[in-house]
Amino acid sequence: MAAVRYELLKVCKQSGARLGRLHTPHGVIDTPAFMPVGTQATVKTMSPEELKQMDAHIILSNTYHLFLRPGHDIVREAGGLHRFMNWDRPILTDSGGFQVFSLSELRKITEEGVAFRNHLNGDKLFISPEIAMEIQNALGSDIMMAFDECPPYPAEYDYVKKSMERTTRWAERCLKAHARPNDQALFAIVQGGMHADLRRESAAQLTSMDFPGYAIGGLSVGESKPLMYEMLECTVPLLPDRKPRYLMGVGSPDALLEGSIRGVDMFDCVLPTRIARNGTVMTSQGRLVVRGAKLARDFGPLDPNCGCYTCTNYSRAYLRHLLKADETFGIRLTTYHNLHFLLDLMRNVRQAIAEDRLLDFRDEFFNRYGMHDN
Ligand code: PRF
Ligand code: ZN
Repeated sequence: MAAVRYELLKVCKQSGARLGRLHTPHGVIDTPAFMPVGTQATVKTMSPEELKQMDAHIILSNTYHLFLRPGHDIVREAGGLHRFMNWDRPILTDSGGFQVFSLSELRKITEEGVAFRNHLNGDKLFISPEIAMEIQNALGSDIMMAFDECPPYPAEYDYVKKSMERTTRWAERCLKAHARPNDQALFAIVQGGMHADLRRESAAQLTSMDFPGYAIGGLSVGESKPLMYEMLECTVPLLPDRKPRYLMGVGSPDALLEGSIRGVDMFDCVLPTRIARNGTVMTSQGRLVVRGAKLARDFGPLDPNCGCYTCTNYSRAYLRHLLKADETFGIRLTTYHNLHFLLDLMRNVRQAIAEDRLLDFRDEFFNRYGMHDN
């Protein structure tokens, strides 16, 4: 039995976007979907009940962080990540193949794996494809990610090619080492930098191995948005249409829309939760910096078009006061609103696909929100 099953419900006649359902051992995910990020086995400042209230179907967590602290043996002993953090809906875990490159120092990549220093205490550590599988099997996530290398941008063609080929060999090793294929799905990650031919080669190699889902990695690493969309356009059509596609680390409203239009089914990003903690919210009129002096006597909601808990009950003036006074309730409320905003955007995207009008919806959204966002 396969751990997940992707059900393609329909394709938008106007845009080509896909409406689907991903069935997992912990429930169904309506797609296209945005996944809030819970790096340390918690979506910062949000309780599982609040995440359910805003109707998050799935969250993402990180192999790298949970391996360093508290250690996957402790999470296994707790009964797995779902029990440990009291979240009974689906969880996807990233493999560590990206975080080890962005967070740790003195890392050394060999064919065997990556040696690095724990960024918390300096200890020498090592992650290989087999170890990444062992950790994710212990965490018990519904969807696990293959151990990959995300090359920096820009990078030499020859380096990106060698790195992409190694990522393919690592994916093969992950498939062999995966101990729980019946209740945990392992997704492969397409790499290849900003080179269309390498992306196509990566997709061809990985799809010949029959994974239950495919991610597009190595994007949103500093390239322009048009270049990212170009890379999506040359990668996505090579992926099997009966399996889910996941664009890693992308979550600005414009990229969620443009990615959905290009056939992506899943997204994750720290953007909504991270900017919420420095007092920036996304609204139907664009981004708003809540600390701004203009809001001192603004007793309206963050977004008049939002029905979330924050917008129903609190004013811009009050939120500005909480943030300026460094009250943690302030960042809980902005986090709640931003996550609700993106989950609501994806509900509207799915509705627009159902009604064959996603391009019209995108244009209407951009007219109000503004085109430029990260
Ligand atoms: N690989 C993995 N995780 C990721 C990425 C990747 O390339 C990205 C790229 N934006 C985000 N998260 N394993
Ligand atoms: Zn709101």
